[in-house]
Amino acid sequence: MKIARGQLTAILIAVMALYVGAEASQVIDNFEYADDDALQAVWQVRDDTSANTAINLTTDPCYVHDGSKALNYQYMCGDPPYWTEIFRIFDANQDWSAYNRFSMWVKGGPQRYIEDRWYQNGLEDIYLVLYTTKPGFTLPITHDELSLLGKVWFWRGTDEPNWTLWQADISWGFLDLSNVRAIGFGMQPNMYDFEGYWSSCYFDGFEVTHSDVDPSIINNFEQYADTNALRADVNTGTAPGAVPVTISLEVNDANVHSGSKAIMMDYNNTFVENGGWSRIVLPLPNAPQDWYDHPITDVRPYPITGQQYQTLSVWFKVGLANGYLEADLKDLNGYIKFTADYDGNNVVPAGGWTRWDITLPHEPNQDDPNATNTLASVELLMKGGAYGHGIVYFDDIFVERCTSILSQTATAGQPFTMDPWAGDINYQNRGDCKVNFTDYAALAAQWLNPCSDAGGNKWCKQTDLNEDYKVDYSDLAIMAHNWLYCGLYHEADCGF
Ligand SMILES: [Ca+2]
Ligand SMILES: [Ca+2]
Ligand SMILES: [Ca+2]
Ligand SMILES: [Ca+2]
Repeated sequence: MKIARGQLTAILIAVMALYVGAEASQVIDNFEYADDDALQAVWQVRDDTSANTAINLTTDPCYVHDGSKALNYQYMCGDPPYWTEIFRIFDANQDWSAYNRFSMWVKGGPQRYIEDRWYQNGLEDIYLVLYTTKPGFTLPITHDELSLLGKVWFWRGTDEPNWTLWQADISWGFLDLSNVRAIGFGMQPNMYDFEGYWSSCYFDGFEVTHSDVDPSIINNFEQYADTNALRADVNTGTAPGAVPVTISLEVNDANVHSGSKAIMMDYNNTFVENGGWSRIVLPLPNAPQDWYDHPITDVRPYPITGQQYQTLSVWFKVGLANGYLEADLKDLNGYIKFTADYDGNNVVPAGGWTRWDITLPHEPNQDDPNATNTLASVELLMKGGAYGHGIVYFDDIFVERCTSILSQTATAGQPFTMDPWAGDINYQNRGDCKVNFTDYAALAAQWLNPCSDAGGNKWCKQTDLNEDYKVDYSDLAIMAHNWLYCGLYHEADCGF
């Protein structure tokens, strides 16, 4: 009997361990409220004086991601204060310290025909904020009783036509996640808005999760148990009649850029008459993805907002040189949307690990009849050269962009400041998306100088952060608020 009880205990422990292991995510809100009143009793509009925000539930299956309901967030950022936010205060402190991602599913509302033309929704930035209870309060009820936690994350996706997953990395920049009392999210204009016209955006499936993968990573090969698992996910291709390309999971440290795994591509482009190329196909997570920064136009097809990734980066190492490297972006239908060559038609020499930063297009090809929001894979090709046998390793393929560095002068109950770059003086063709000693040195070089609002001395080379015609402690204070902030998407690029 004792033995049986012991076995039962062992089984229970095993089951509990499984349960804990499966608890890598926690649903925060999936908007399955009974009705709009129930929703609005939980989610409050932060600025209730501007009448620029309205929320209700939708049951339209096109606009529901999970369950039977989703949030319809209607907003108008075209007039002061130019931002809108809703927030939810939890009944008790939430301990999210085991999680590092906040996930939201987002889908833009339908385009509307107003007067004589089609209007898209506004191109706002969605932002996410976490709050804790302000000191001195125990049961916060209003926004004034909340205190902002660390960082504000921005994401551009208010007009995505497909359900799109936004995963904000809450492990970096946010302060103590053990006492989260409220979450807020809202909209700020990105570059354009339709003054006086409302936009709508749908939200569903809010979760906190734990993931070991940086959301900027397309593939770092750490997730594959072995070569078979790699081959089940990564496809290959060659010119007709060519020797097939072979891929395998590489675990030799010398051939791994980061982590403990990389991919080895062993190819033989012997068949010159067939073009002599070999490729590997890396699927994009949560495809289709939209990477473009779409232009403003009222010509069909109507523009939509993309993720504005600035670069696609590929780490590679050539073991046996015999070809040149090309990267392609392909859509769901297999059409090439973008292509880039590394160093032209030159054989990439054997050598150490090299980072290739590929500048991405800001606009889709207007002649392209296919939708531009359906990217499905990154493909890496070895071609040409001496048309012979080669070996190349790839690791850490990721996208990068600079997201806003919001001024931390934002306080609960007050509107956010509208200078998202405060302190990153070398931003905009000069900037690096970080606030560090480079910026401090630039400010120090202009210390106490008088500034003008035009000409060569405009705002003292951007160091007059509050634009009051002088560089002094006020500007230093703004920089100090953002000290060591990094707005880069790829965490490894945030080393100071
Ligand atoms: Ca739902
Ligand atoms: Ca790796
Ligand atoms: Ca900087
Ligand atoms: Ca100033």
